[in-house]
Amino acid sequence: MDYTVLTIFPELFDAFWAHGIVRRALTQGQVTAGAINIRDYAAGRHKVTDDRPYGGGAGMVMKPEPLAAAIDAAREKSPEAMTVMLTPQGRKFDQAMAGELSREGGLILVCGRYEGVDERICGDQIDLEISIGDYVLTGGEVAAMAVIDAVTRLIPGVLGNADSARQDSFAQDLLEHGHYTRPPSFNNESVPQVLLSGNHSAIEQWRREYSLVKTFLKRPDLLEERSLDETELEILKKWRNDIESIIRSKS
Ligand code: 4FV
Repeated sequence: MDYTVLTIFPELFDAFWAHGIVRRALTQGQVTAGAINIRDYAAGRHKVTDDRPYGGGAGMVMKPEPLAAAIDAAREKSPEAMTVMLTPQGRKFDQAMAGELSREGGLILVCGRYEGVDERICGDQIDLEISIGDYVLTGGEVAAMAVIDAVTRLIPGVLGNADSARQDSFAQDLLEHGHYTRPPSFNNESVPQVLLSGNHSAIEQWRREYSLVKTFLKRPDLLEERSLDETELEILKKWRNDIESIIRSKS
């Protein structure tokens, strides 16, 4: 996977490339990455990349020419890459999309600044518009980092144990079960006994139950969109029965 980010602040990515899973993927060679400074493609002595909006209004707009030239240069460097614009008007980024993008050969990530980029850029030069959420950032860089981070950990071999990606939150469109580590007691709260039992099928069952019930309690919307297999239906039925017996005993 090759990442090329187009930005007027390439230095923002220096620390990002140099830490954690992204750094490991770079050093292990599963990923190559670089930033292109859009300002290097701006004309004139002042290398201006923004201008006032036609029709008036607050703020500035990113000029089309430097951005178009930077995109052409990036595409020359990575012809097979998919060109992505980070924008609030894009398709909502989620784990499924991260999985799809992790199978691409390369991504060119276009980071806008100011009020946005000239609309004429969004035509044939952009393959996909992505939004990381319904709020307005001051720049696309943070969104690009979120996409690169979520995609990189799904690239085969990047995460030490392939399992961990499979057990992800949202990998089964469920929230992840609770995680516990030493010490065995913290704030007078002990670790669930089953996790100390060494009984792996019981641990697996506990984790599935925890994940399902946590999703029901915190993100019921995820259950609405998702089918439930036999085991999961049994888990919810057991919970329903337990709740009904409490209600019966209390009423
Ligand atoms: C954004 C988002 C986002 C809009 C104007 C950058 C800003 C500025 N990108 N998901 N939400 N971008 O707010 O991806 O150019």
